[in-house]
Amino acid sequence: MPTPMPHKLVTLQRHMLEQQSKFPYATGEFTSMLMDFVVAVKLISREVNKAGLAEVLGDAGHENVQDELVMKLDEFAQDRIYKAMDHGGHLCCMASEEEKDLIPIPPQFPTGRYALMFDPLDGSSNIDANVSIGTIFAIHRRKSPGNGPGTVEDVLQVGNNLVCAGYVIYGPSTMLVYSTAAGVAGFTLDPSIGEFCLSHEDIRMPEKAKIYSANEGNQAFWGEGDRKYIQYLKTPDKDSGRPYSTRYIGSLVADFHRNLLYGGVFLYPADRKDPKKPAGKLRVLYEAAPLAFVAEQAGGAASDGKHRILDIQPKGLHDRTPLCIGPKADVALYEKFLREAGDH
Ligand code: P6P
Repeated sequence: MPTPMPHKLVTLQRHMLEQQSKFPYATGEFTSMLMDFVVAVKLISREVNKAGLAEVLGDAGHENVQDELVMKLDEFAQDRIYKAMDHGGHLCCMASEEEKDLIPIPPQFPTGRYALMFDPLDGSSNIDANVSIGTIFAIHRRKSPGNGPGTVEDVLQVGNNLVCAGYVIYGPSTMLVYSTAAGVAGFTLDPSIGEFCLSHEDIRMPEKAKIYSANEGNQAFWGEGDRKYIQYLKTPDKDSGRPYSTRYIGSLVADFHRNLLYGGVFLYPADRKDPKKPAGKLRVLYEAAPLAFVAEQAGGAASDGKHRILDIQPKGLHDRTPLCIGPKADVALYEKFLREAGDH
């Protein structure tokens, strides 16, 4: 008995073409670029799903720019995305959480009108425990003049300028969630046909959280407002749906994806745990800004406690920021706790 086909099978490519048809001057270049990226994430999904079996498991024995132990799958993911995107003529440059400096397009290939920022495999420290991990990506139009090689100016733009952002979660199934500023759609990979098929047509962030996600082991290093906010969420009050349930995987894409679908607020505050990271652990370009773009497109919000994440003007490729991301009401309440505590 063949698997019953859904009424309307919409592949990711079909969805992108439908989005493209809404823009009369669209050239199809954007769709072509995203499809190149999708080839890379399909290959990453295949490797992630057999990590326990293949020799890619285990660390590569060296540290990346973040001083984090690089797992072999990190390198594989980095390499797959780079090789999928370096020759299509769509990009003027790339920036990766795994690379210290801007990644130029090889001189033998044409340069294009976009710049790609990505975290090839976020949460990779969880690989050996078979926990869901993810790829996060964001795309800017080039800002630097001319048609030659891009510069850091092309990636160090405010998140408001993003033309596309999203993530891939490698979990029980592989899903790609993305937005081109026309709402948020989710696609589930059907490995039997190698296609991402539309499974979540219009993802909306629930108006109020019932979950909070934070590494409370860091509480001693947080500000007073952070501590009071989390304590408030834990204090029973029927009218305001408290206490919230706590869910924290330690893999940002997995925590964010669950919160996006079920209604949750994620918090990674500035902490004084590591003097080298006074603004917290998460990166503006590769984590906070892309997910803030998706959250806002789904009706949610994202803040550093005082400012919209998408208003942050990054100064360096690896700038970090505190992050509170979730339903608007929950993010606004967090900002209120910090104001009243005089934090930030
Ligand atoms: P902690 C993974 O290393 C990561 O960058 C995110 O995926 C995750 O949300 C965060 O770090 C977890 O950090 O300090 O709670 O282990």
